[in-house]
Amino acid sequence: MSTLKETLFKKIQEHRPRTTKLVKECADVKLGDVTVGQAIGGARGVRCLVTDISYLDPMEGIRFRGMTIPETFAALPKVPGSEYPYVEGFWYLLLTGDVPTMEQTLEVVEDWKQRSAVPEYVIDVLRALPRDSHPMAMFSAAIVAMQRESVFASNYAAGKFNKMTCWEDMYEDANTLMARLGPIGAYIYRMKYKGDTHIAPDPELDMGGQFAHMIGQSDEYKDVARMYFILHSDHESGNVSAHTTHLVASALSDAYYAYSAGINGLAGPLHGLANEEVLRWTQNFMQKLGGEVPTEEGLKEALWATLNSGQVIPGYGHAVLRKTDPRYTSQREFCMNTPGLKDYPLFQLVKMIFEVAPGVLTEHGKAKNPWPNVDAQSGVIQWYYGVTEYEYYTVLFGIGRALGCLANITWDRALGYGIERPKSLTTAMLEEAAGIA
Ligand code: NMX
Ligand code: MLT
Repeated sequence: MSTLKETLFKKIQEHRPRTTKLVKECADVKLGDVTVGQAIGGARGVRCLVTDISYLDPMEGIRFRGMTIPETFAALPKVPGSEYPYVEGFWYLLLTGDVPTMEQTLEVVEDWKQRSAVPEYVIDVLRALPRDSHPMAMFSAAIVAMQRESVFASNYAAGKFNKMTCWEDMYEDANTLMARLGPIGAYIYRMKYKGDTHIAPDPELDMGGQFAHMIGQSDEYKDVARMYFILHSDHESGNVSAHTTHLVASALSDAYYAYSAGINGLAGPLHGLANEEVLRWTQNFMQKLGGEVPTEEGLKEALWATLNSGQVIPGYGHAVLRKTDPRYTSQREFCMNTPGLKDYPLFQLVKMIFEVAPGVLTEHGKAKNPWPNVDAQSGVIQWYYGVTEYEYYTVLFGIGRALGCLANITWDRALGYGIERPKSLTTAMLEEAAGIA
C-alpha cells in the first residue's frame, strides 16, 4: 500500500468515530434556520454541508486543511529549481491533512505517472466532437467517457460494495482521474489551437511541469501551472462545481460521472467561466482604445456601461467572500514579482480595474461584495505567457478544481455520507409560512 493510502486509511479510522458520535448523539442539534429568502435565493448561507478539506472565511478567504495560501505554498515540498510546490504533494495534504515529506510526495508523482496515459478511445471521443465545441464540453465528455474504467462502478456491479472499504475504490478512480486530467487538457489545447500537433510526455516531469510541457509552454510556465492548479483546487464544498460533484457522487455514482457533472457546473459564466469573461471584457475594452491603458474616467464609464446593460462585472463579487479574494492577491503578487509582467499593459489595466471597480459596484449598490475574486486576475497571467485562447481558461480551472472535488468525494465515501435529498416546498407553502396567503 502506498504511504498516501496508508496515511489516509489511518486518518479515516481516526475520524470515523467523530462522525458516528455526531450522527448518533447530536443529530438534533440545530445549526440554523432557513428563511424564505434562502429557499428562493440559492440556499445562500444555509449551513448544511460538511467538509474538512478546506474552509472559507468571508473576511480571510480560503484555508486548505487549516493553512492560508502563503502558508500552504511555504510548507509543501518544492520542485527542485522552482518557487512553487508539487501539485502531487498538495493532493497528499488535501487528502490526509498532513504536509508530506519530499519522499512521500515523490511516491505520488510516480504513482500518477503510472496512471497518466490517456486511453486511445478518449482521443477518439475528443476527435469525434465538432472542432468548434467548447473546450469545457470536450473536457467533460472525455471524463465521462472514462467511466467504463471505474473500479468503484465495476466492484459495485459485481456485488462487492462494502460501506467501510468502498472509499478505496473511489481513491483508485480519483487518482487515475487526477493523473490523466492534465494530459487530456493538453490534448484538447493542442488539437483545437495548435494545428492538431501533439507533444509526448516527458517521463522526468511532475504533474504541473508536464502540463506546461505538453501544451508547448516555456519552462517559466511550469510554475504558473503548479500555482494555478493549487490556487483553484478547493473553495469549501458549497460552490457549484464541488457541490455538484458531491451531489452526484452521493447517489453512489462514481468519480467519472460525478466530476464530469462538476465540470459542467464550472462551465457557467457565474462560476468558472468568469475567468474567460474577464479577459474578453478587458481585451474588448483595450481594443476599443487601440491597445492603450485607459484613463480612470474612461474605465469608470466602461464599467457603468456594462452594469447599465444588465451584465455583471466579471471577476467581481462573491457568494461568501466579503473582502478581496486571497487567490486574487496571490496571483497579483506573482505578477508584481515577475519582471515583464509587472509593467505589462494588460496587468496595468487589471490593477486599475481593482482600484476603480469596487467603488463603482458600491455606488451601484447591488453586489454584497464589491471586491475581486480569483477570476479577475488569472487570465492576464495566461495571456502574458501566450495562452491567449481565453475560452480555454476554464479547463485550467477544471484541472485544478479536481483536486478538491475528488478529495472531498473520497472522504464522502469513507464517512458514509448519505444520498443528498433536500426537501422542496411550493410557493403557496412559502406564502402561508410568511402569513401572506
Ligand atoms: N457585477 C454586477 N452585479 C453584481 C455583481 C457583479 N460583479 N456581483 C453581484 N451582483 C449583483 C447580483 O447579480 C445580484 O443582482 P440581482 O439582485 O439583480 O439579482 C445582486 O448583486 C446581489 O448579488 P450578491 O448576493 O452580491 O451575489 P451572489 O451571491 O448572488 O452571486 C456571484 C455571486 C459571484 C455569482 C456574483 O457576484 C457575480 O455574478 N459575479 C460576477 C461573475 C463572477 O465573477 N463569477 C466568478 C465567481 C468565482 N468563481 O470562480 O466561481
Ligand atoms: C470557487 O472557487 O468555487 C468560487 O470562488 C465560487 C464559490 O466559492 O462559490
